[in-house]
Amino acid sequence: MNNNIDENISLLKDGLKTKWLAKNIIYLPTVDSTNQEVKRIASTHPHGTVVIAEQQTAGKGRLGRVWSSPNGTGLWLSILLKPEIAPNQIANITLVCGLGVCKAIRKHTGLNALIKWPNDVIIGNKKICGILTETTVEANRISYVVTGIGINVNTTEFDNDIKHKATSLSIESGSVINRENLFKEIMFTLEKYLDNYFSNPNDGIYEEYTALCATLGREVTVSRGNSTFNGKAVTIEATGDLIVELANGTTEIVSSGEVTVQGIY
Ligand code: BT5
Repeated sequence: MNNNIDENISLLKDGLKTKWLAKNIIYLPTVDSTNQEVKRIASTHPHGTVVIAEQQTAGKGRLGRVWSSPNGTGLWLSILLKPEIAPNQIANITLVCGLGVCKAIRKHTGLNALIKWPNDVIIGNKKICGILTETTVEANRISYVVTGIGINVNTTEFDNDIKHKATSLSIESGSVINRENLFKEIMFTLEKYLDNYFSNPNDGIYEEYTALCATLGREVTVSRGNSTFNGKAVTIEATGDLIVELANGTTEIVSSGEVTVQGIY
């Protein structure tokens, strides 16, 4: 992409095979956070709008963490969604988006991308993609959902604090990846998964998700409030929860909190 905003939007749209996703694209050379920008424009823009930036000065992870988003190296984007489903049916959107992005990366690059539950995409034992979903509910109705996706595409070097846990598609493949083409593949794949999910939120993606989930079968450490426990990740429930089996044979349901997978960052 270059300095011409209209040209960049054309590059992102040319050959895009979606029906509704990314038909409206807002391209920004720089922004604090694409998730924040989507929230600012949510009331005046349609379902499927995508905000994409060359760099983020305040990229966000979950729980107030920082997402490193250097200029021109990645895909830093957020999708505005206005689904007609009940607030209690939206929980699994995180898994759905993680699966869609993972599948698109596999198809586009041929790399063995996997999912670290719930929605990091990893290659080997390092992270290439993080997803941050934020839902706004008013009067027991979803006003909108923001799905923020950050992918390290052509990053060659990472800051010291994340070096040990981060990698990029170009480091893993040994070649420079065309970001616009990858963008189009991701939008096309995500649209299929989102269409399915919004038309039938209870129709599981679990077989596909489970097949690509690197967490299952591994020893994990779960942090819950001030305590931690170890166990083995055994299954994912229809609710999206992770079931962890402890050494004494009992199981714990893990729906949130931090899960560290031994052998992965
Ligand atoms: C996430 O949080 O993984 C969600 C990241 C979402 C980023 C996208 S970019 C577009 C949109 N706009 C935003 O402002 N955000 C979204 P979490 O699971 O909390 O992981 C954050 C942790 O990952 C940090 O504390 C670092 O340890 C590590 N990290 C930060 N930047 C990274 C990077 N570029 N690659 C790999 N790991 C990174």
